[in-house]
Amino acid sequence: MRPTWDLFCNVIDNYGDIGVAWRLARGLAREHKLIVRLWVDDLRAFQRIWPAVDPDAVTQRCADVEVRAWCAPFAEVTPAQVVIEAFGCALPESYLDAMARQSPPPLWINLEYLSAESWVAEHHGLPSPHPRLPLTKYFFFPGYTPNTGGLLIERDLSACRDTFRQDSAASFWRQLGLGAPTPDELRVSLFAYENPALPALLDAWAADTRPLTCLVPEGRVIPQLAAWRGVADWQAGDVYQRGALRLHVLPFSDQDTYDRLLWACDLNFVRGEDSCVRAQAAARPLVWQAYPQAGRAHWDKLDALRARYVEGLPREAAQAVGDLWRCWNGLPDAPPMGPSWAAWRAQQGTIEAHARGWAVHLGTVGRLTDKLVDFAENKLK
Ligand code: TRH
Repeated sequence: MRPTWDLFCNVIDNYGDIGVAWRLARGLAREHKLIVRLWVDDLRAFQRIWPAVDPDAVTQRCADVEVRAWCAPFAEVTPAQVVIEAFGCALPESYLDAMARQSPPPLWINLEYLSAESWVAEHHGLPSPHPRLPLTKYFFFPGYTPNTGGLLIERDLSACRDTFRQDSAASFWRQLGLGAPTPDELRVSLFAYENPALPALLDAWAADTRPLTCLVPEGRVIPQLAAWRGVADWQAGDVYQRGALRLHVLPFSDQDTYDRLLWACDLNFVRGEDSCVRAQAAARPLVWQAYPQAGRAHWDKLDALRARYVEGLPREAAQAVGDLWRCWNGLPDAPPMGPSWAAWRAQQGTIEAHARGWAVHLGTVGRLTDKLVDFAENKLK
């Protein structure tokens, strides 16, 4: 019998919670043929990254996953054999009680946020007994080393990416209303939180010596873009040119189309968690904006990934990558945007070669779905 899995996702803000939960649910169902039920408390947010989702359906099937609306009071159901709580989202009390009545009780896993920090490996897999019920929760930490929970990357991602680049990139650009890039043009995607460094970046791009096309999915950064351009609002489909820079606002797409945008672009600005991993797996250079946290905790996260990512790069290229990432994240000791961008441009070829090698290296870390399945098999033995 194939084991059953329940995944719980509470959407707090943005798309990272549902983005990771959905990608994981799909991966477990598709690659491991598991019976997966995904409980989501905000189906409208879910619909933004997966338009096939019906936001009013209590139960529906999407991509081999049973999607259930997580409502109060919680439905009376038999818990699955493996229960994943995404990002400490706190399971419904009635469901916890039902878990405790199962014999043997389900394996209960709390999926944590991804980080490149070294403490992650020490905390990965640690148990925590429930204070009242005969249940143990295990903490599962995705990460960048083999002794962590690994990364949420599909088994066939690199093959799909390479086939896309060979066969479908030109038609993808046409669908977006663009022609093929000119030989000296740089195509950049920009997915970001509001960022004080953005106007200076746009100025640097407008002053670049070669054409630069920036593609911006609709979202939090649009008001800042509009202000830079001097207009009140900016809708998807609208295009604006200043100097070398051509700015396109795109509709927010489904997860798979967003992957194709990352594969098609030469450089990707990404944020948070899931888009950052996708950009790394795209085998193209990236600039990461860490999710802002209280007490600047995200600066440590940023520096941890930056340090891992630049390993093996020649000193000047490592410095250029680090400076641009740090400048984009507002670190006080980073150089200003103009020189940071110029330095990155000067090292572009080296950084591109490194990005290809880094994507191959990611394959040695291990995949989150495989690691979860192995963990569950060992614990349920
Ligand atoms: O949306 P985010 O900023 O999510 C954040 C982070 O995950 C952060 O760590 C977390 O604490 C916070 O949410 C609550 O960035 P992230 O993680 O990259 O998630 C974005 C998702 O949206 C990802 O799955 C890709 C998807 N996406 C699309 O499907 N279509 C699009 O057009 C774009 C731009 C993104």
